[in-house]
Amino acid sequence: MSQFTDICRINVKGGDGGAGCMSFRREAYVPKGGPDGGDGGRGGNVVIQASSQLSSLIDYRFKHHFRAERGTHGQGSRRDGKSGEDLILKVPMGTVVRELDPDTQEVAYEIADLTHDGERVIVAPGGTGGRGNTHFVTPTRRAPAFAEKGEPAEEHWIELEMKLMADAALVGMPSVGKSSLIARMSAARPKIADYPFTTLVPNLGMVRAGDYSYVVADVPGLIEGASSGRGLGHQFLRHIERTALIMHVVDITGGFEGRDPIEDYRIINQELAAYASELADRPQIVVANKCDVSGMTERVAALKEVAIADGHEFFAVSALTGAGMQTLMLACGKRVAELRRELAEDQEPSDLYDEQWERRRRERDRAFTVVCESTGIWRVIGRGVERLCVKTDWENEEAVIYFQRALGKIGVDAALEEAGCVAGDEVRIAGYSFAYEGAEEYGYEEDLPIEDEEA
Ligand SMILES: Nc1nc2c(ncn2[C@@H]2O[C@H](COP(=O)(O)OP(=O)(O)OP(=O)(O)O)[C@@H](O)[C@H]2O)c(=O)[nH]1
Ligand SMILES: [Mg+2]
Repeated sequence: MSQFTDICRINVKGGDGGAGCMSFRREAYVPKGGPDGGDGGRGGNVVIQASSQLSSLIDYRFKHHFRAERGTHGQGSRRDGKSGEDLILKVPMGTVVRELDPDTQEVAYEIADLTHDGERVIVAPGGTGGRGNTHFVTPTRRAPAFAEKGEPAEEHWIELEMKLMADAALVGMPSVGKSSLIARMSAARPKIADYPFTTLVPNLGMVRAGDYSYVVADVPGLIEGASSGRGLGHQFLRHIERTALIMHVVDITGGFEGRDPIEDYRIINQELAAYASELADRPQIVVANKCDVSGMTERVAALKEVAIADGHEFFAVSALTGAGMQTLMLACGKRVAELRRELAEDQEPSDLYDEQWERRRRERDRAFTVVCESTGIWRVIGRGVERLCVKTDWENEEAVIYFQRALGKIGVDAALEEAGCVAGDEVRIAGYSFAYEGAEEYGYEEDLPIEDEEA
């Protein structure tokens, strides 16, 4: 049985941001020049990118930790640090990326479903670089003797799951001969038997015909009502959704129940349409199987007429004798090649996921909450606030004052007061703790630069 899914978990961490530099211009005969400390470079991101060159997640079976490069530190003379290189992890097309909850290690949410070649998503952003002292000049502070530290990047676990990605799916009622067909077309050797629902999980087969090669999936049989959950096929309709071409297989003999092939054909198409309206428009070719059985000529002609009227190509074959198979395999190959070209044309690998992720990240960054840990002890939780905190150089008094003002400016002081915090209480942020001195201690300077690096 071919492998149907492939799942693994990896730990990813962006590069740490480089530190900003505190430096003053030095010139001959000038005692102390203006500030000229460059910014630290941004840490590299860890990016997951779909590639048509890969067919499994085997690369991630044994290596689980991936770190992007750190940004270098800023230097004097306004020399900014270099950004770290992104670390690009290639995965097969059809890989779903999920973020895991850091506490429970359960799936928290789906980050992306990378179905097209080149599609990518940042799964671990690099830390932002610290700003050099040139950024902290104000009318009253012309020689800022501090700079920001780089932001350390966070690490977390993500799950990668490779989903079935076939070019074509063999779809039809049970026992119409789907598994027999894939066995004829490829090296796949699924179980074949004369009872329905022989196939319980999809089988994949690589088909080679002429210059074409493509992947066909043999999906468990569908029955009337499959779209609303009857039978086994429902969960696999989802996978049919991912294939470009539907090979609709009809048992021309009507099987032991003596069904009407045209009726079968219509039921399956109704189920596809009921499951997802796009499936009704999905390119389809109709395959009449078991044409080796005698007395089928009229039935074949009748089904052919219906299929053609629906705008589908039609093939009469026998998986048993191999009759008509080569023609079918070549026609499918041609069709798949055309569809791949079309898909490549109208679906540029998008930055959509990056944008979504970035937006989510910024929203998360801006928000913070104040919680009372115990009497007189308050904790401020929020990425932006925590980032501001870890980037502060606590050895440097000016940097600390800057930090306190920044907290006031983004509304932390107001939120603390509203929660009931009074001067003398303890305020905790990330791994630090401070004595709250009250909001009105500082007159806010309007030109205070707050987190402008992502603008
Ligand atoms: N005469 C004849 N019998 C066939 C042909 N193709 C398949 N069969 C028979 O039809 C029965 C069902 O074949 P399968 O390939 O298991 O059918 P399936 O569509 O995969 O069935 P499920 O997996 O149960 O949905 C088996 O007994 C096959 O030997 C054919 O071209 N001619
Ligand atoms: Mg089967």
